This record gives sequence, structure tokens and C-alpha cells, in this order.
Amino acid sequence: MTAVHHIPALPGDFSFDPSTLALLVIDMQRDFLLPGGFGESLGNDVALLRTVIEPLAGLLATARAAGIPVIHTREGHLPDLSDCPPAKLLRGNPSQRIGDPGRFGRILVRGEYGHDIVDELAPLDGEVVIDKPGKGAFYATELSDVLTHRGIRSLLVTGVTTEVCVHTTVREANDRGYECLVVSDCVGSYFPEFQRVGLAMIAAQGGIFGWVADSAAVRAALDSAVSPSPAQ
Ligand code: C5J
Repeated sequence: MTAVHHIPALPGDFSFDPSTLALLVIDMQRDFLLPGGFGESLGNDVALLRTVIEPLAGLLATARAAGIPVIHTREGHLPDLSDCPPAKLLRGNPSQRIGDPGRFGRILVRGEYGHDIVDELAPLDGEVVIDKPGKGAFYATELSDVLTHRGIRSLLVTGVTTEVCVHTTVREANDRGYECLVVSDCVGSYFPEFQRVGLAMIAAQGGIFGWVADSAAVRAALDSAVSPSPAQ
């Protein structure tokens, strides 16, 4: 699996070598996705985020079958909140702040039930899980080292939310030289307008931050990358 393959995408084909490709799954955590959880308590409709679960489960299965490394992230903080800047801690509804008790444990605190990834997308043994205190997956984490160590150059980016942690991470990755394809039906926002514009911003201006394609196109390319060519 060393040849270059292509995925039809916006603004043009995304070229990748499967041996240097990874799937990044950003913050598919119960606190953001479960009805009755932190995300919903902020007045958001979690149904919009939950539409991501099924296509992402399918993409995960295809990537795993193709031997593409999967890296999960979780946004959250140490139990003493020493890694949470005051500006983040004090933001939002005063009774529903980071570290406060929520329906699924202390909100966005590592080790709590709500901080972990939804059952449908649970990491497999051996898959990397990056705990990040910020919106971007590179800030104050080991992600750069993990990617360098594995020789990863290209990322399939999925998860929530499109305009916050997905966008921040894609911008960080783009500045570090990684080629990012954002999988349109595997990223989600609480706001339909932000989803539409967030995706458009990535592929605009000739792909200023990266490429955009849906999971059907990505899965077809991964399948054909690992399938033997028909006999000549
Ligand atoms: C937010 C995230 N939206 N994972 N976090 O606060 O996008």
C-alpha cells in the first residue's frame, strides 16, 4: 500500500499515500453528544451532532480494515482544573461550567463518564487517545510527536464541532504542513449555518485549509487502496 491514491473532493482531488495517512476523530464525547448532557444544557440540539455517529462508525470500520491508524481526541481538563485558563472556566452559564457537576459527572473533566467517547465510536485497544485542554488538538498535547513518530503526512479529519475544535485543529495541522481532508458528513455542528459555512471555508480559495469530501468518497478510495487490482 505505497502508491498514491485520489479522493474526489473540493476544491479538487485529494491525493494520499495510505502508508502516511491517519484518521483523526475529534471530541466525539458524551458531554457534547448525549441527550441531557452538557451540550444540550447549553441550549443546543444534540440531534444535529448525533447525525455524525452512523457515517463515522462506517468510516472507522473502513479505515481500520484498511490499516489506517485512528487517533481520537477528547477535550477536557484535569480534576483540579489547573490546565483550564480562567477565561475558559468563567465562560458560559454560571451553573453549568467546566468542572461543575453535570448529568454525566463533572463537566469536561478527565475520568468522568461524560468526558469519554460515545459507545458507538469507542477506541479500540492500541488506538491513540489524545487528551487536549484546548480546542486545537496540537495545543499542549503529544499529537505532533505521535504523527512524526508514525510518519503521518495526511489526515482525514472528523468529529465535533465543525466550526470549533475541527476548524481549530485543521488550521493548526495546515500550518504544520499536514494535508487535511475534512469528511463532510462525519463532522457536525449544533448550528446548520456554521456547518455549511465551516465546510465552505476549508475548501475556499483553492483549499486554503484543506479538502472536503463525503464519507462515501473516502471509503471507496480506502477500499480500492487496499483491494488488489483486477488481473490484466
Ligand atoms: C466545543 C468542540 N465546541 N469539541 N468543543 O466547545 O468543538
